[in-house]
Amino acid sequence: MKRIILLLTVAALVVVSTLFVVSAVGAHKQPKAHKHPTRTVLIKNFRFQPANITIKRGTKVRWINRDSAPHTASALNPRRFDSGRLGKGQRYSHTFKSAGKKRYLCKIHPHMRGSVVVKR
Ligand SMILES: [Cu+2]
Repeated sequence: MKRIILLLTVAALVVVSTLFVVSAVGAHKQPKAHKHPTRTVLIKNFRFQPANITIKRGTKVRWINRDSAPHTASALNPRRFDSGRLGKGQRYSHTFKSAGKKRYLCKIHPHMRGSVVVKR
């Protein structure tokens, strides 16, 4: 009887430790699931920072307005993307699905310019 209890205890320990290892490995692998991480462009001091970025197709770009003044991130080709007016602290994201160089500006301050180069 003691032997059975011992065997059951060992079996239980094996199961628990296996589950622990599997969950630890799973948790470790999760960040890699994001093949194309989000890229952030800050809008700060009336500039896009960084103004020019290169990304892979399928990457999401997120603009965050860190100024008190409102800004936009608007593609020169208006069909591509347009954040609309972003107030202080507001953000906008767009996922780029086609390759090429996309230039954009702030419609409120048209001297503010940036570009996103999308690679295949
Ligand atoms: Cu602006």
